[in-house]
Amino acid sequence: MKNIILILLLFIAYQSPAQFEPNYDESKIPDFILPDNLISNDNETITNVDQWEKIRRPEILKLFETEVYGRIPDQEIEVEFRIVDVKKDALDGMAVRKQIKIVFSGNDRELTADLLIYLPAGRTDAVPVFVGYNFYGNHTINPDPEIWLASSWIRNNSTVDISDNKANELSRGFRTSRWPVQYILSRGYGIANLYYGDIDPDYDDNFKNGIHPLFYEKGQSKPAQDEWGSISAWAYGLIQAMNYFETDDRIDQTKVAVIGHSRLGKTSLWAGALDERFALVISNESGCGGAALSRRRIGETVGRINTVFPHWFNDNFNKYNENEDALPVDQHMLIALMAPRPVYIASAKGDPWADPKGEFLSGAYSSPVYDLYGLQGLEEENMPLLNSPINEGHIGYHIRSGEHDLTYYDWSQFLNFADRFLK
Ligand code: GTR
Repeated sequence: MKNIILILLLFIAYQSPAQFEPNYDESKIPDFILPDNLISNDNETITNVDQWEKIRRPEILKLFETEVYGRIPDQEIEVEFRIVDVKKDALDGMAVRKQIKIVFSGNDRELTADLLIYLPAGRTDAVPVFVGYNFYGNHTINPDPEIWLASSWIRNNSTVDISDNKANELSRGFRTSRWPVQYILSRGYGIANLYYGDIDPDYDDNFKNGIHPLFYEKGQSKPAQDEWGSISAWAYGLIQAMNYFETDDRIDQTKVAVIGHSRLGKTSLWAGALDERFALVISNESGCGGAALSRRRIGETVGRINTVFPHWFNDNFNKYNENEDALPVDQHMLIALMAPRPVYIASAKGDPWADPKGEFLSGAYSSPVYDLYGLQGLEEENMPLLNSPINEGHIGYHIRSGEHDLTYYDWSQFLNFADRFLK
């Protein structure tokens, strides 16, 4: 009998994460009060840009660092950019292609991330560029046969026959629909891509692989409670790509837009918050821990995300599992960290897990910070109609029909928005 009870208990314990029942009912959202972007930790009301930039912005950034994503260690490690491949007439003459090995060295370890860049051919001036991560390797974003196959750990995927965590030829170009390279080039922009697993493979190994160990202090074997999880590490990689752009005179480093989808949208937002050199920030369906307000607890929740992806955020973030009201921040404060720079938030109707309304409201509730700069944010509190982008002020938004994905439609809106700021 005892054994049967034990087996039953083990079964229940094992089953419990899978039993998480997301709420999708607006009427079941508990009442909540959001922390105010414009009231400081000392209860001071922030009324102008100077106070925002000197007092409140640093406070909010610090709270996200210590309580959510984790602080990137201060110490510098060696980072080298090796420009290995330059092709003047890639993509049938449409693009200049560059492939750069970003080599990180620290603690007698080396890590390499491949940076792929396409710039519009036939131009000699510096161009604006979008930069973002892909999920399966640079070679998946376009059929170009000369893109290097990713060499680091890849998530298995039966549609492209990956079962040994290694990139293969079959997967070349299989994510072309997410990265319409030729279209982006034809609109006058460059596009840069990295594979996020080069910086930190996306599984929980207690931070033994990836970039973290290169930074460990003597005796350290994993990040401290407040230090970086994987999202911060990925943001660090984007910041390094930005450092490369500053060395490339064909890239206008004052006109770099950072974009990401889903977990990589959480990452683009965090990178945009950390590094104000990103001139424009785009979140595509970033959901919980991205643009969506955590306190709404619709779809994915803090407790759920920390259980299924314990490596994404820092350890402190666990304090808020099923305890969102204790958070000193919410995600409208992350959006506010972009101000006065333009930010675009995109949702999809078929993606309730990411809470489209919560993503929209983050934009709306960050608008008072844009107001300080005399800039228009998202002034509406009502969501726009389906497939009716808001592209007027410094915060853009759309909700499109369709599923959780990064599509041509999304790109068209991002490009239209970017044209107002980066052209
Ligand atoms: C889901 C996760 C989301 C989102 C998504 C993705 O499993 O719950 O937060 O990040 O993955 O990245 O596609």
